Amino acid sequence: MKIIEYSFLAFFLLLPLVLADLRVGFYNATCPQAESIIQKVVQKQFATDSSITGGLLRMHFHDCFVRGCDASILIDSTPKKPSEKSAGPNLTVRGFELIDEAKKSLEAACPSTVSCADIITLATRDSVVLAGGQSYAAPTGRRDGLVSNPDDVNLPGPTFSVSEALQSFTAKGLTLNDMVTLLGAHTVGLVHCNFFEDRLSDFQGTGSPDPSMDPALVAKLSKLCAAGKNPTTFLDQNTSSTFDNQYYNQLLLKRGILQIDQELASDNSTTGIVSGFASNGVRFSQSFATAILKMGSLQVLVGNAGEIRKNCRVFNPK
Ligand code: HEM
Ligand SMILES: *[C@@H]1O[C@H](CO)[C@@H](O)[C@H](O)[C@H]1NC(C)=O
Ligand SMILES: *[C@@H]1O[C@H](CO)[C@@H](O)[C@H](O)[C@H]1NC(C)=O
Ligand SMILES: *[C@@H]1O[C@H](CO)[C@@H](O)[C@H](O)[C@H]1NC(C)=O
Ligand SMILES: CC(=O)N[C@H]1CO[C@H](CO)[C@@H](O)[C@@H]1O
Repeated sequence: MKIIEYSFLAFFLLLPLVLADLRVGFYNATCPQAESIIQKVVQKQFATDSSITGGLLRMHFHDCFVRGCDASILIDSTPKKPSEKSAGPNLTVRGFELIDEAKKSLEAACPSTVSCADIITLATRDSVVLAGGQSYAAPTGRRDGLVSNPDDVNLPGPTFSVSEALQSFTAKGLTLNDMVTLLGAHTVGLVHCNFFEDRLSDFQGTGSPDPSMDPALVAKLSKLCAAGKNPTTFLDQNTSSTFDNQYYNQLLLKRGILQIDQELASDNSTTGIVSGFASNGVRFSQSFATAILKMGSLQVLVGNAGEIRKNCRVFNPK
């Protein structure tokens, strides 16, 4: 009787730490330094380039939305065998060198133990915290996938409507609230002109800029984009490298950069979520931690599935 009670108790106490067979501290016994090794690499990079937070968050999203969080995004294309990196939306994913550096240190400390998929997850978490976001315990134990195919890359695009974008999130088991929360990652990072230029002059064939963009921002971005070869600007025009709720405040000021960002403020299914986060930064931070843990557990490989890659850019030789 006692044993049964205790195991019930243990089950409910441990439940929050376990997501889809992942466990907080999965490497406690096999590589106790794993999380601190990754954190050091991220700290070093962040000190010289705080924009790495944007790179890693987007990498984590693109990894998890294509075949689950299995590091399929890290595989290099070869002339004979193109990988996910050869698909259109990959083009500007960045941060691969940081993952390589972490992997190198981890292989030296504990060979063939820590997966590349977990490195992306933990490095993303650490970079969010350095940018001012809330910390959270990230369950680990993901294994690396054996497939990386450009034809699998089917991500939502910046001109999608809210309901179109929602379809790709619900297909992964994520909710409307998760989607609006995760798009809050656009509080950091960079965006190239080609993703929003259509809003600046002849929006949807009207001959005018997108009326949902602040005319002062239209003027600023038109000047920027005309001046270079597909230059970048910040997704959050106020606090561009701080992980905070200013993204949502900018949307309320008609200063969202991507069409999908700005639509979140006007679509009647999401406008309430946007104003809620805009007025409560703590609630956004907490919701983000929950939502990104959910995203990080999508279709993960665990147990003996997949492999632990030795080099994150190539599958292990057979
Ligand atoms: C409907 C869903 C989404 C769409 C259409 C979308 C679209 C885009 C586009 C077009 C860019 C610009 C890329 C560039 O110019 O290099 C971008 C950047 C970015 N996205 Fe998203 N995104 C979505 C969801 C997400 C989610 C869920 C996350 C993470 C949780 C995320 C994180 C980022 C970050 C951090 C950047 C900046 C990248 C950098 O600094 O290099 N996005 N996104
Ligand atoms: C690893 O250690 C941490 C901190 O002591 C603990 O919270 C966690 O449950 C441990 N995880 C495993 C799988 O042993
Ligand atoms: C920019 O962000 C700061 C810090 O959160 C805030 O106090 C300020 O009101 C924001 N400014 C604009 C123009 O949104
Ligand atoms: C949004 O608007 C449509 C019609 O314009 C209405 O049918 C729907 O109930 C509204 N949804 C919410 C959440 O207000
Ligand atoms: C980072 C990376 O590998 N990007 C690739 C994305 O795909 C294009 C082809 O569509 C390649 O040229 C890029 O190198």
